[in-house]
Amino acid sequence: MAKVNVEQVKTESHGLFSPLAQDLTTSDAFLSEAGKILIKFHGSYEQTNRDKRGGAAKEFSFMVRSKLPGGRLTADQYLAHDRIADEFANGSLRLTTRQGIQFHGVIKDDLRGTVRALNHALVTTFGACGDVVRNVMCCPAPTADPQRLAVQALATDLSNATLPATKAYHQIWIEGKSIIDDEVEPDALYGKTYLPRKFKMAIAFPGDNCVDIYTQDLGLVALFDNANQLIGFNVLAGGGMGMTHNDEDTFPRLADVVGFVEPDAALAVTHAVVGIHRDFGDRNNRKHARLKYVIHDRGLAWFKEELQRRLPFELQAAHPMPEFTLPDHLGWHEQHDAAGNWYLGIPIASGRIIDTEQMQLRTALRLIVSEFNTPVHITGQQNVLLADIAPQHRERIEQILQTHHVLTVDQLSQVRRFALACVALPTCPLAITEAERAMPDLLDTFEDALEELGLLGEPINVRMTGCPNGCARPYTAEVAFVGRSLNKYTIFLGGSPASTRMAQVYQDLVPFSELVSRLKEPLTRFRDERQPNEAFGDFCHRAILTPVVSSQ
Ligand code: SRM
Ligand code: SF4
Repeated sequence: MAKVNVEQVKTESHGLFSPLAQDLTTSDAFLSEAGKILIKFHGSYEQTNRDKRGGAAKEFSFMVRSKLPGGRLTADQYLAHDRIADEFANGSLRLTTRQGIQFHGVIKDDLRGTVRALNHALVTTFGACGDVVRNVMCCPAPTADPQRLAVQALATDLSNATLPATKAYHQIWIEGKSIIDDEVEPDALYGKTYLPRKFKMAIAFPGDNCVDIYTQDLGLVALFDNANQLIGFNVLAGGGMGMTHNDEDTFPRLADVVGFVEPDAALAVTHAVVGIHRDFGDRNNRKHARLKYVIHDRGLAWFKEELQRRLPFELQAAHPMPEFTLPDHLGWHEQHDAAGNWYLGIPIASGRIIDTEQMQLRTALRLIVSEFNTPVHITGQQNVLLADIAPQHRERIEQILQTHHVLTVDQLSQVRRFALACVALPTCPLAITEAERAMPDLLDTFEDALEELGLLGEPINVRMTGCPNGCARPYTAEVAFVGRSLNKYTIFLGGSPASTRMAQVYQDLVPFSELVSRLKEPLTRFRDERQPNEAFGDFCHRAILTPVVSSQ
């Protein structure tokens, strides 16, 4: 089959409308090649069940992704997702590493029903995927501080301000239209060809890197003065994780700090940086099309100059920032509001909300959210924070969790607490190896090894992906396992516990069964040689990966 040119599909799509709208009217279980590209902009991917092998006919279904700026949902919105999981999908909700929710196993005939049900709950899927600005991340920790609430609301404002202007989404999913009858103006932000590739942005609070700010195309770090007033944002640009094995032109990259802007300049700087990606991103090679390559190839000085040229105000020098940590916000926390409310962070293994014989997680969450009307906030670590809990309801909530065998953070080892895994098999077409499904067993073995070495209390941050695209942001982890070839992984070590430094390759092509045993040596050396309070990632960076420079 001839490869479809994505730039041509976008140009000829009549504002992301055709041929997707027409494809949805056919009796086929799948879309045309162009339709498959366009549906991504609408928040969905066509997939096949990769567990079905041999001569079995392909089983087509769709992944549908909700775009939730800052990961925040009202109780009703969460319950709508819960209902959709049964009505249209495979009975599970999958929290993502960008604070979204995915459904898997939606058949083509149910796509409209799914999107409509989400829209009815005032949730969009538009721009959750595709060559546009994706879900805008922000630290989701519930707070009563008006300054911080305003920053969290900014994630929604920026998300709305960067939505494609086309009416196609409404026409296709709500009106059910399949005939083009009006002229489409080129999009003011995106033009006719949208961006050369996806664009990701996040807002962080000082010292809190729960959004992995250095891995974003654009990062805004909110800064406050001594009176706790927002004074503006440090601007970071050019981060990204994706790479391709054996292709040196592709690599993960940390964002550079490029300057500081005042609070009301967030939208202008977003439009300017998105504009640079739109105008200078590589439209001939999608593997080399992210903003990080524009900055790497043209240089940071060029980028700053180009950014300044597009801004109606002076880009100021970046302000000093407090050192980052990576709080996961799990457990009970006071919200410090007038009502004396609390929030509870519940760990969700790889973000999969599902009922099993051992743990009825989905039911427990549904019961709590229905009974107490708790807003649900999703973290970038694939966990949930239940907000606005009155002190007198804490006991009943703990009881519901216990009755349904839901593990709380105090019942998890540190390594399990911080672990992340991408979806991988059986739905991801790009997966080379397992990730989410293999993570529980891997963590069992990891915990045994740590216990043997007396290190079970160490908060080591482990991430696993089924391919080098990096959906669980492995390249900033202290330990990462990245799918390399059939059942084999590359081990990366040496990211910092706060996700502010790049990990490096430690060993390549390691069979799954040996992943933990290959770490015994660095772990033993860590136990014996570490400096006081040194984290495993920092130790590996200093002593395992970096050549020791002799002072003689
Ligand atoms: Fe991702 C592609 C899942 C966060 C980098 N990602 C995919 C696809 C859609 C596979 C595909 O293209 O057909 C995966 C769907 C699997 C499935 O069956 O559900 C997929 N990515 C995910 C999620 C669900 C992983 C998770 O376990 O949570 C995350 C959804 C986030 C969201 O709500 O929007 C997810 N993906 C990320 C991240 C992390 C982040 O954004 O913070 C990254 C690394 C950051 C970055 O973009 O640089 C990431 N995904 C990729 C890439 C590599 C892009 C590149 O620049 O090279 C691909 C491949 C592609 O786009 O061609 C990809
Ligand atoms: Fe799929 Fe690779 Fe992303 Fe995992 S990292 S979800 S295997 S694209």
